[in-house]
Formats: sequence, structure tokens, C-alpha cells
Amino acid sequence: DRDCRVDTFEVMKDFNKERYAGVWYAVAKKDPDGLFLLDNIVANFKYDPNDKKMTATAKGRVRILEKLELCANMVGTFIETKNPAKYKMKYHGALAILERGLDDHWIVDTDYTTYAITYACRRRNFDGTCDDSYSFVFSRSKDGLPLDAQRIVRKRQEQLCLERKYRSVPHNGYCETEQ
Ligand code: FEN
Repeated sequence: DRDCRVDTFEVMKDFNKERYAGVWYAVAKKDPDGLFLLDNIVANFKYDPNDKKMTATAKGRVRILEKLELCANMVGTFIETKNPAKYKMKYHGALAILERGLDDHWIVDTDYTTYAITYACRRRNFDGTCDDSYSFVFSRSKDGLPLDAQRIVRKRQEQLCLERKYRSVPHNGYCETEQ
């Protein structure tokens, strides 16, 4: 049977931060409990070869105070662990009202040029399964993923025990104009 204990999830082998750098468009996401980025989510990963550190910025639409919409500019710094594909991500928003925190950030799979799937578990059950997770499917293209990549992603979503939990992430240019 399927094993949904977080520690048994396979992640990307020999993850290469240089090849991962650049722009990724979120095409689908599984939301955590509480506040989150709604749509128009674009991440830009950077790798500094001098300090060998990975950082990222992410934009996405959020709704604050029930009806105010804005484009959240988030900044993440990545702390390495023993597994090169499992990071701790420290993040905060450019505006103080935005959420800040420290999440797991696992690169579950990527081919670097087409797709990536990431996973974060914020809270675990006593049996080692996840009680509050989020996950992104990223594409190098705004237009979504080719069929062969979709097939791989679907398999990974099942392995994360998150099949049918994702929603697609619309891009209508909301966060492309400066606000
Ligand atoms: C990721 C890509 C790599 C960089 C970063 C990423 C994660 C970003 C996260 C953002 C969360 C934003 C929230 C915003 C917020 C993985 C995409 C950094 C996890 C939750 C509100 C909504 C309503 C309100 C206040 C704040 O703060 N939203 O009243």
C-alpha cells in the first residue's frame, strides 16, 4: 500500500541549484491551511556561486482585509540540510502586513527546463503523515506543461499523497505591472 509518511517521500536526486535558477510559473498548487498566495504566482530563483546560496523572490495575488487585492512580493532564503533537495525556507513579505515564516521547501522532482514540483509539510501527525502541507507545480512556460511532464507530475502528486488536491493557478498579468 501507499506510504504517506513524509520522511519516506522521495525527493530530487543530485539537486542542482545552478540549473534550477531562473523564473518558474506556478501552474498548480495545493494550499495549506490559512492564508496563502491566490494566483498569478511567479517565482524567481537565484544562485550566488560566491556564497553558494540559493534565494528566491515570489510574486502572487493576495486578498487582505476581505476585499483588498494586492500583489505580494515575497522573499525567501534557503537553508541547506543534509539532503541537497530538502531546504528550510525563511520567507517574508515586502510589506509588514504579509506573512513571514520558516517552512520546509523540498524539490520533489524537476527536469530543470520544463517542470518542477515542490512540497512543504508544516505540521505532522503522530504517525508521521502530514497534517498541513502545500505544494507547487511549476513550469518554465506561462502556457502550462507539455503532456509528458503532466504525466510525471501526476505520478509525483500521488506519491505525495496529494492526488486530486491541486487547483490550477491562473495567470492574467495581475502581478506583472508594478503597483
Ligand atoms: C515560493 C517560491 C520561492 C519563494 C517563496 C515562496 C513561498 C511563498 C509563500 C508566500 C505566502 C504568502 C502569504 C501572504 C500573506 C515557494 C512560492 C517565498 C509561502 C501567506 C495575507 C493575506 C491576508 C491578510 C494578510 C496577509 O501574507 N497573505 O490579511
